[in-house]
Amino acid sequence: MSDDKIYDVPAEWRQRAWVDDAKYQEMYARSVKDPDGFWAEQAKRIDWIEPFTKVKNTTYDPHNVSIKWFEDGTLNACYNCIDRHLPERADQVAIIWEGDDPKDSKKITYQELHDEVCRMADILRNRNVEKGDRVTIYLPMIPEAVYAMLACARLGAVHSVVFGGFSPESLAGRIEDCQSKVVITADEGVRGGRKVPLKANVDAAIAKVGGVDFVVVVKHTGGAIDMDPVRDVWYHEGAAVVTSECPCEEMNAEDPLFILYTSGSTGKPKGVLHTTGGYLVYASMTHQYVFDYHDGDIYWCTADVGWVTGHSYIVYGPLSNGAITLMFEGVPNYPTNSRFWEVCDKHQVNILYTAPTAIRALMQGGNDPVTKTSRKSLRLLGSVGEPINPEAWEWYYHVVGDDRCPIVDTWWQTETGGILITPLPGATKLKPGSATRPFFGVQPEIVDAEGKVLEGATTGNLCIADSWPGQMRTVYGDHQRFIDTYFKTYPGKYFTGDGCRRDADGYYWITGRVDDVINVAGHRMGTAEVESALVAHTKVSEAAVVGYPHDIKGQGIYAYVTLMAGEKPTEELRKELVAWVRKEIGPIASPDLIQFAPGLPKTRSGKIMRRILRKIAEDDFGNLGDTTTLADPAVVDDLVTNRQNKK
Ligand code: 6R9
Repeated sequence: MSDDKIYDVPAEWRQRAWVDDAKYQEMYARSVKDPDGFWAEQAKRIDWIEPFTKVKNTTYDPHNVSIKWFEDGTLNACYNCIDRHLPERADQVAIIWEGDDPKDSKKITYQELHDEVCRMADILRNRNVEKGDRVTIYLPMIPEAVYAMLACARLGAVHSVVFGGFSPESLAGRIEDCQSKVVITADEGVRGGRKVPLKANVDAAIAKVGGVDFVVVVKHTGGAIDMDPVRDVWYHEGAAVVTSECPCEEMNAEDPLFILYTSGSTGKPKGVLHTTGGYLVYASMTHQYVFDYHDGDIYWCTADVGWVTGHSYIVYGPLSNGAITLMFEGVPNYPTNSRFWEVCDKHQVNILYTAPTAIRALMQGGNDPVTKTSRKSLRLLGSVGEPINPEAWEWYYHVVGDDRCPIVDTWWQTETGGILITPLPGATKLKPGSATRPFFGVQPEIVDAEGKVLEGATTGNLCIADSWPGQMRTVYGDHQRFIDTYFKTYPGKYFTGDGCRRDADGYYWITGRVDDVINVAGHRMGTAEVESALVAHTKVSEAAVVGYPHDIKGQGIYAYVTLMAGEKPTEELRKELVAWVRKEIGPIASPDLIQFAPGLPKTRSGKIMRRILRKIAEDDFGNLGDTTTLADPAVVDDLVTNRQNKK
């Protein structure tokens, strides 16, 4: 091993885990040598209605990218997450819900989950929602979000969950793109004691795009809202007049399960489409092995169901495995910085899966809020969403985990459906900051700018050589965009958009995005989206947005703004622009710093030179590189002089 800091696999983990190192090596070798045999076996974890005869049928040929797994099999994802467990688990808890207010919590058994999901499905079915229809879900972190997702899966409708922090504008764009005729929402959400006007946002979004036949509204806070007597139905009223039975639709393995919008380096967010069979096999398998899930374990993933982590590791992975999954409505620091650890003690959580941005924020609050809690139930910790810096890793390991719990640093993406690079707790020695080794069936490759595959210890761009069952199948409504985004840069490979280093031990270290996507507090943001929001303001003539290092969020949003002639760069306008972006996209897109720039550095052909803007935002003035191709080199001096200071 190299001289990196290494944490060995504890002996008891080697013994009790599903997979030790020898088993990992053996299974990994088989998974890449004989993918058909390997995945045919793994797919047995799912109940099929009509068994498949074909396993893998995929091509990354950029003229004709086509990805199919288990293509002639049929199944129902909701049946796999609920019904098939009922004979043994009807009275077992499926969901532990912990509210924003520490006084609110409840437990939902598999039987109760079945009944609620059927009621939700019946409400939709009675209003003619059918296989293939798109349903937009805009809910807070309450059990009804899971009911809504699984009700869609039961009927074969395709859900599109939109994070509750997105603005009416963003919601409208997503409703329109997939032509949802139904929206499921709540009166209000609550996070950290603050209300979020979800229903009012839905009303505003529908006023903008139309096309929505009806809205199901969950009564959550009881806050005052407008109800349209024709279009809107209360969930509790609808549920009272239907039964708790609803048949499961037989779906083909390649029928769509859901769409999830995510930011890319260009244009509007893409509707990432996942299908049924491969996704479910992959979510289920990764959940079992990566978190070493055993029957009865209490498992908590702190993500929101509005992100892919919530889809795969709060809902589909755990529930397909008959697990107990904890769902938390609140935030890590409300009412106090001890909240996460109090929730762990209250519900005796064994496995905790969270994001580096939360760990860094809590780390800033010191050790006391952690050490005053017990955390004895914790056995395994997980991290996802962005690279975890070694300092935060060590704190998570020593202070939160009391030197006792392995950390699985899981690298993956909305597009990948499930975890691709990760330690397995009974098999993999850990290095703080490294996502370590590929999961079964995953073949990472590091390529240089020309696409040459680099061997051994090296640094470059991360690609995946061949398909795995959880991979996205297309961009909804735009297959060409799918091909152009992921398979054109390095023909024949899936390009992740991430930079990566592989060390002498074959461990992978993700270094962050190499495209114009920034990762703000674990949320993906396209710089182009923030720019187009800014230039939509009447006083803005031009804008360029880049990321800069931020202590807690990982990256912050730095916006260079050129104003229309005659407009004055005031503090007031700065605030107005921040508020404007929040309104256009949502709070997660708020610029941290805005620099008014009389001009942006451009090439003579008019291209903005982002490389320079990034360096200035990073305070790396000595490294601006070649500026001779600039149309007007003087603009750079002004930018450097007026750089905004970090908060
Ligand atoms: C699951 C999720 C994907 C991007 C990805 C990468 C970053 C996620 C990471 C990580 C380093 C990890 N990322 N996990 N970087 N180490 N363990 O986050 O999906 O929202 O689509 O973001 O997040 O840059 O490309 P998504």
